[in-house]
Amino acid sequence: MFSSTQLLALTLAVLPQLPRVIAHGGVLSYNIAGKTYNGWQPYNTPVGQSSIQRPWATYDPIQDATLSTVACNDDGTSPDGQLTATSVPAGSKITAYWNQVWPHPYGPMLTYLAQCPGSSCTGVNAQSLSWFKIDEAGLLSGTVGNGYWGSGKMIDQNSSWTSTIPASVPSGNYLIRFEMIALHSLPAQLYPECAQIQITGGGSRAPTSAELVKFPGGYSNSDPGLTVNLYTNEAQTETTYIIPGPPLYNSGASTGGSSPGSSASTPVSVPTTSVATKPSSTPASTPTSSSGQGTAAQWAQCGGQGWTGPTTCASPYKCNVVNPYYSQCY
Ligand SMILES: *[C@@H]1O[C@H](CO)[C@@H](O)[C@H](O)[C@H]1NC(C)=O
Ligand SMILES: [Cu+2]
Repeated sequence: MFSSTQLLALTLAVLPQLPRVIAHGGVLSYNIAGKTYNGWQPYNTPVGQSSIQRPWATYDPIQDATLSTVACNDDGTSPDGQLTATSVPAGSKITAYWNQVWPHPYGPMLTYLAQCPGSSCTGVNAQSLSWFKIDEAGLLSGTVGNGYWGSGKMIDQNSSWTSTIPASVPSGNYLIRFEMIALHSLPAQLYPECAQIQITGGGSRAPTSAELVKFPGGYSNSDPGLTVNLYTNEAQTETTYIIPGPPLYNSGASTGGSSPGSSASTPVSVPTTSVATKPSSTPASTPTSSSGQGTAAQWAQCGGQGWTGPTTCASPYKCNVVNPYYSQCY
């Protein structure tokens, strides 16, 4: 039997082994064409790790879309133990599993492929590749300020996202990049991870140049889809959200304006009402103490299941429950 003091001591002794910031995370495993693959373990030593996933170092989000780490949440290199999921038929489904329960229900889900030169992606830096988007889900229903998003659906799907490799994609070696973008605070939070797959039985429809982007390069920090402020009055009625990045592979969307009469499926005009300016008091001065002391700045987290940081907000902001896993100051 333990006294409550002993229990507390026990609990505290166990805590340091947990990832420090449990409000964040990333892709931890995959199911590819019915087969399960474990991912890289960012909080274990890199030595001896072997997985199809490219290494990544932290659960923390990327909050600058131009950082060199934006391709695969790391420096883009492959380690000694790099594996590849081989013989993945074009047309098959790939599911990425995030840590459960994923805490951020506001923002898009995006999936990209990038073909590697040569006979393997191992040794190829992710920053050198050209990416095309094979799947996206933005604001699915409701308003920007209070809607159902791709990421909300991801949470509802056991904190996982399934994309289909288009049957028309040429066979070859690819990185697949699953990305979740969280918009509950600004700057937007990017959570991308990559894995190596070999696609077989593919088609002959290579991505067009208009469909290809580099990472960094595919996004800018002023993209409407990365700067939208969910907490403005306008956002409570705005129903258009523009997903960042290039047009979807094979979607027929043209960025060159070559077909005058076409109704491209990507929105052409930016609804200015949904483009929020960054709050001038961004969380730069957040006392990010993990002891529950101090106050959280505007847009910073102030509560939620597992949260151990500050639970009061800097004046005049209030702590609002966003969901059971996330409360925020605004
Ligand atoms: C839910 O996700 C976990 C991985 O996070 C997986 O092990 C489990 O099989 C999934 N459950 C279902 C019903 O798919
Ligand atoms: Cu988070």
